[in-house]
Amino acid sequence: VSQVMDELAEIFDDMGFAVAEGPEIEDDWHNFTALNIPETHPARAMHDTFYFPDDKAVDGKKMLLRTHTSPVQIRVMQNVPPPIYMIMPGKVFRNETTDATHLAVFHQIEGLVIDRGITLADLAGTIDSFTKAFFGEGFGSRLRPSYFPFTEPSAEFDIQTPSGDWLELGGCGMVHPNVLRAGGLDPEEWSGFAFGFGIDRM
Ligand code: 2U9
Repeated sequence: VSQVMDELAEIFDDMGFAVAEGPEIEDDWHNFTALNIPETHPARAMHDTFYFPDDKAVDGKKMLLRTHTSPVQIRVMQNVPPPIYMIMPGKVFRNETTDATHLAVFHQIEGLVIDRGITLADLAGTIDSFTKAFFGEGFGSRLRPSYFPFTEPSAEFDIQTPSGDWLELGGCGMVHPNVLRAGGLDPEEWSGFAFGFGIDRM
């Protein structure tokens, strides 16, 4: 895992992205609320998320093991003035029974770009450049419409092998205006994209 992370960090470094890290123990505001994930969303349920007992709450915020590295991006938006070109690699935790396609502890890498005038074309070009740099010049990529609460529009991104097969790699989209506001940014001034994928099975 750490070897793949190093290789990913080097590729994104070449594309102008710095690395940001954050806590594995998070509060529910940074992990869910700031990401436009409603109180009633199934991902918040105890059968999906590892929560600490209520007596471990900090300033009234429930504590949990982060379910994605996205809370790091909220912390970056709050603390780093844009433009932001960063990746967030790290360990994440899901309350799942382990099987061939699920791990309770796995690694993700997410990327965040915030700048003036960023569009979906910048996202598609970044995904395609990454695909060719990591998998090889003979690989291609595509975006397929999808839904995430924190991005609008949202897409899955697939890579195409030289023999023509398509494989889903991760998700992405334009950062939702509510999420920009949660990070302290004015959506009229700044726009951006984000993407994420798991790496343990790569
Ligand atoms: C902020 C705004 C937007 C990051 C994104 C995905 C889509 C996604 C999964 C792929 C497989 C996680 O490892 S996995 O389970 N990720 O599909 N991630 S958009 O979007 C963000 C993140 C942070 C502030």
